[in-house]
Amino acid sequence: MKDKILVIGACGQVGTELVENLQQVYGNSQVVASDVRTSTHEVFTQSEFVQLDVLDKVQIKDVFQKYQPTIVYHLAALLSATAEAKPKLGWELNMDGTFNIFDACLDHQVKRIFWPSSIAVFGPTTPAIHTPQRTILEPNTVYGITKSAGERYCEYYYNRYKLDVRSIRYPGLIGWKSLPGGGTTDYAVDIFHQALKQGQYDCFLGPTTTLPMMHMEDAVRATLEITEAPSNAIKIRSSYNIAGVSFSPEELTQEIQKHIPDFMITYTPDHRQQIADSWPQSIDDHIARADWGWQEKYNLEKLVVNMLDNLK
Ligand code: AKB
Repeated sequence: MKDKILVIGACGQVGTELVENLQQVYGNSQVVASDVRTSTHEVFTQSEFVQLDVLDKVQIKDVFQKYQPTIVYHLAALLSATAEAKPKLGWELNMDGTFNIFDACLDHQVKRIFWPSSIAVFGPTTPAIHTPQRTILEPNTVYGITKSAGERYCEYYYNRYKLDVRSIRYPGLIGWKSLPGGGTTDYAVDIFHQALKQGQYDCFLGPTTTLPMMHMEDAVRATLEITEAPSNAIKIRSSYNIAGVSFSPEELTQEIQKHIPDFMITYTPDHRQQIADSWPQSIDDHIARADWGWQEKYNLEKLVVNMLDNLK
């Protein structure tokens, strides 16, 4: 029997690109995209699209009954900055939404489920450089708290119910096909749009704020690779560290200026600075590399060329 893939939270930054990749791998008819909102992006005209609120159990049951998915990507979540603005909704959507989907996966004997975690699980007491896989997890944002608790539940559902959940801790994601929304790392996408449009950018993080980042192509590939890996290769059932590239706004600016010499940046740090300051600067991902062969393709130089070429 052919796999049927359900992507939940499909209209977000990762979902949009993931759906496109899944369509290529499995065929358009095998992919169902769903989100609480709709999108006019072309990718959603190629496969079936269904509106789905992860807090509505009746709707979830209907969707699972109708499509009988065998593989589920559950991406619906409020990101760090939005969850700080709406902490109660952040908790409900990120936690209750996850329970609802995990339970539906159990009820409908879903073969595998992917659930994204984030570098936001780390906090100010975590070692910030080369952050290990297993370390202090004391996040101080609602988003980080929900991702950290969610990781524990991934492992719990695997151990207790044998739900085959796979997860990675996404760093900040940078792609040209879709826009981010509500994250602390969003500046690293906005900067390219503004550099090309205005020749200048006012950054909401300070110049030396180094964060772990990744090109979207690498992130989507990691997502597909971990979900496709044989079950016995997945030895961490909470969530894997994965690293791409680490840089600060200042370093990113210097790289962009190699292509747009007149590009100017100013800095007006806002409430997101505090969130960024609580996160690591770089990630140790040797376990993901050993267990399921993770390997990034984009360094800073390649990432900047790729973004500018495509956004032009
Ligand atoms: C955010 O900034 O909230 C996200 C993340 C690192 O998970 N991009």
